[in-house]
Amino acid sequence: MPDGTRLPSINTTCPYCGVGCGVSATPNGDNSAMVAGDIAHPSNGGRLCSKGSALGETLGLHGRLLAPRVDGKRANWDTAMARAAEGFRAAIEKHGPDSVAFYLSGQLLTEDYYVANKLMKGFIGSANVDTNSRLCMASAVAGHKRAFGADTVPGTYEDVEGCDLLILAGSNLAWCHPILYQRVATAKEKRPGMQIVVIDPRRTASCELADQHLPLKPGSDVALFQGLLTYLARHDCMDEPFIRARTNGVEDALEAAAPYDLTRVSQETGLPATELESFYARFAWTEKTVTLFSMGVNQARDGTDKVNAIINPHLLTGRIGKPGMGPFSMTGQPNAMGGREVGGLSNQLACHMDFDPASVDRVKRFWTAPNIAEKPGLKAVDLFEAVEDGRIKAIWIMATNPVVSMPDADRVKAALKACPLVIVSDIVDTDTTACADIVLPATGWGEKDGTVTNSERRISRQRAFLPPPGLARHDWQALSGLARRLGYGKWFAYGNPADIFREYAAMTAFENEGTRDLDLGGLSDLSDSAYDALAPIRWPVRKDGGQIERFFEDGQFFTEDRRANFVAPALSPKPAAKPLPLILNTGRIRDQWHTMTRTGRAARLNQHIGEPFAEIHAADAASIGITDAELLTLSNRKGRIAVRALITDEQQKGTVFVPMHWTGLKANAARVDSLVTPSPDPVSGQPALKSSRVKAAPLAPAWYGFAAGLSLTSPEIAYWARSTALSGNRMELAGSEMPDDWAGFARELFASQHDGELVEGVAGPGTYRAALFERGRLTGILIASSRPVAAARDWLTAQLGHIITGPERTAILAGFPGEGAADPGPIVCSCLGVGRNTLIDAIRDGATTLNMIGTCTGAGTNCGSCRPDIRKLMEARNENADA
Ligand SMILES: Nc1nc2c(c(=O)[nH]1)N[C@H]1C(S)=C(S)[C@@H](COP(=O)(O)OP(=O)(O)OC[C@H]3O[C@@H](n4cnc5c(=O)[nH]c(N)nc54)[C@H](O)[C@@H]3O)O[C@H]1N2
Ligand SMILES: Nc1nc2c(c(=O)[nH]1)N[C@H]1C(S)=C(S)[C@@H](COP(=O)(O)OP(=O)(O)OC[C@H]3O[C@@H](n4cnc5c(=O)[nH]c(N)nc54)[C@H](O)[C@@H]3O)O[C@H]1N2
Ligand code: SF4
Ligand SMILES: [Mo]
Repeated sequence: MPDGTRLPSINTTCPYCGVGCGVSATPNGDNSAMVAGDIAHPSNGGRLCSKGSALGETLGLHGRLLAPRVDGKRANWDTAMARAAEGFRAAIEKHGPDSVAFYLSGQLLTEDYYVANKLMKGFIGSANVDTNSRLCMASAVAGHKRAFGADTVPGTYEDVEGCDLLILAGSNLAWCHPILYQRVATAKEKRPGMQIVVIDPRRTASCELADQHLPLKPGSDVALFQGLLTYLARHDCMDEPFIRARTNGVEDALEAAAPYDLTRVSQETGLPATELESFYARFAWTEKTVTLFSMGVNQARDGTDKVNAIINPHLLTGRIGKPGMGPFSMTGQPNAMGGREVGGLSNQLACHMDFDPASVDRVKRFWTAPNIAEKPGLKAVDLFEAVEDGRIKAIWIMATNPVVSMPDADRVKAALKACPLVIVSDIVDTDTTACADIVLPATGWGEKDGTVTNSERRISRQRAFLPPPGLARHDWQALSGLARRLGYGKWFAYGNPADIFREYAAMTAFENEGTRDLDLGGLSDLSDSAYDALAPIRWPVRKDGGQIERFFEDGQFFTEDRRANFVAPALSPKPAAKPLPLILNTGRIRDQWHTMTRTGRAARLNQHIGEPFAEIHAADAASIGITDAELLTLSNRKGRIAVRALITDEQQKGTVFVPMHWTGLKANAARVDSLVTPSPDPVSGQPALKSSRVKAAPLAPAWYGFAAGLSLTSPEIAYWARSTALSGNRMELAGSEMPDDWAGFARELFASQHDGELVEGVAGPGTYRAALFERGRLTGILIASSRPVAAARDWLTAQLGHIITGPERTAILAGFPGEGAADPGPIVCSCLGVGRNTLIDAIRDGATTLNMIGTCTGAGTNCGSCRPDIRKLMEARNENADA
């Protein structure tokens, strides 16, 4: 606002991870806002992690989709929707309802999701609605259903922080769910007796708090937990009365687990028997145990079996449905849980109902649906195969970027390019909108209104505090528009999200009577204003006011006989014959969210890690002949990527780890999913995303480069990766041959109008340095060398836009600040912008604890997720001092 006053703040929910933190946003009156943690929200009590704190920096109109586009040309909504409806109608008439599909996302709000599911499954008459949650939660869902008869997450965050033993299985909680991790850290600080065990082939930041890290061989979790079951049985840890009264199938499960003695488990997991025994004993003798699991478990060929192998020991010991105990599936996306509730997966109907005849009939009557789907639809991997082979003629993709995030991503891209009608709803242009016939501009976080459900079943409101930009519309409005054009207007005549929520809540209670876990009957009559004011609330919320903290406290499950099932895992699938040498593990980094369409806009989030990389063990690096910071390629018959080598002993030999985040817009060859073979789990259909096979080789470029510029084009060279900085952009580059005309190359890179002054540095053999000045201001800098470039990158980038003269120009061309000017170094603490060098100085000056570092630099005092990195710096300093 011109006079500096702010609008009142509005409480909403963070749009990133499944922790579901409350955010208080204060609009500045110009499409931007200040954000802070919502102190009253039970998930975070006012704290935000680095991504949450940077939300304000992701707002703004720059790069936003502001109008629909048809065949690459700007259009109005009428034209775009008429074309979309025509395509859908023609396909349905000619080829039947299964020739169309929706591919959705756990980042939609419950209301958007509900409308999409209702339209496809009740009115179009197909169940071809699947979602990126297939890549994320499907095995947890399937495991829950096999064990409990419903997709129920029994416990709460209080259980996670209140347990005495917390097992993190295939979860890097410190980076992926930072605020819950901080809650755990605080709990452990208060009760140092609380033990934490991390089960992950890599040594991750989450190991910082761990009493034990089990770096098992990738994919060997089932063996590990089968061994645990056998150990518990042999050590009299069974809760006999519970097993007898409340479960089925214990004999079969124990029989299947019996061969897993320490020797066999040790062989399969690669863990020493003493480590196994120590883990098993912790579990055996700690009543209050929570096993929290995430993608290292779900994203596997045997993901569903892993989930049940985790649940079995909890059933055997009766440690479920009690405070501080139970299996706990951590959801990834802000509304992964909500999507499962409304039926976002193609093999379920809606509101935790399946395709059994009674449920089909019930859903049909509730919706008065003319064309109810009676059988499951295609799951993500099969769905895109059907797009590829032409069975699907029209697909609408909403709030997800499958050209980057689906396995076999190049095939997905080609399939979409060949598909007759592709509609994509997004907030910005992506690798996927590039394949669309129709692009629809959606409202994003801060502009849309509705609800999300977090990992502990807590429903929170996302509230709008900014107007929709340009012609952007809410996703539920766009979907209702299609419904109207297909002739179903009267069933989709919603005036606002509250209308949709009430209908959805009523549906969860419809003919429920305690048979389904999901029951929001108590919220089905909310007035518009009560919906607007809705405080975070955990389901179930029954009409009779019945509300329970955690499920299964009464020993009642949702199977027919109300008993839980032990499920004996199938025998582990055999590895493929003659595989390539390296196992490709993939996942996340602390400061980026998926395909970077939002976090990639926040300069300070790009400072943590600005470039795609592969973590690789020193022995593997040596065997292919690369050293740290060189570039390597990873390839298999699906594709090839080029990324920076990060040599580390935290990675097991024979494995590499590559983040999933980099897209075709951010780097020329780093979409890791182009290398990933889907291999779906046979029960859940969830693809294995952490175990493809690849081989590595040096890229061995003729030159490496670093560039920073107010604008940078995408050069045709062997490698580039760009990121947004506070002022301008930065880029890492490499080429397979030296350009003949370096000056020409530099000008093209900087998109320089020829009036700019290109100042070249003194070049040694194999090096080139140039800076571009426009009216005295630095607008571009390029440093190239036959070796990986050493330069103070953050400092150089920060000089962009400044008038630079005399000796300062020499420093710029040298790549390092001149005497007297401090280079803070690469940023470690994103929240407060504290660099590595600043931290090293503080440590050298005598800061010996995290708290002291926090007091003198501020680092680590906000979200705390950089604390493991700071600790490493302190350790390194100590080691050097000892040596
Ligand atoms: N910063 C950040 N946070 C996020 C996200 C993000 O993009 N960025 N995304 C959100 C989403 S949607 C999700 S699903 C969650 C994911 O959260 P996490 O599941 O915690 O994250 P990942 O990095 O995918 O994988 C977790 C770990 O699984 C390990 N792993 C690989 N193979 C195996 C195995 O065979 N066994 C075991 N036990 N472990 C294995 C990997 O080494 C990795 O450290 O994060 C959410 N939070
Ligand atoms: N190799 C490998 N691949 C993986 C994974 C892995 O661990 N390894 N993880 C998998 C998992 S768990 C997940 S969850 C997926 C995530 O993968 P994606 O869902 O593809 O990733 P996002 O970047 O979150 O995509 C969300 C898109 O929605 C847009 N968007 C944001 N808000 C809105 C909105 O309100 N409306 C609309 N219409 N659009 C919006 C964003 O700009 C963005 O383009 O990736 C999966 N892929
Ligand atoms: S932990 Fe961070 S990303 Fe997750 S909801 Fe909270 S603030 Fe958002
Ligand atoms: Mo996810």
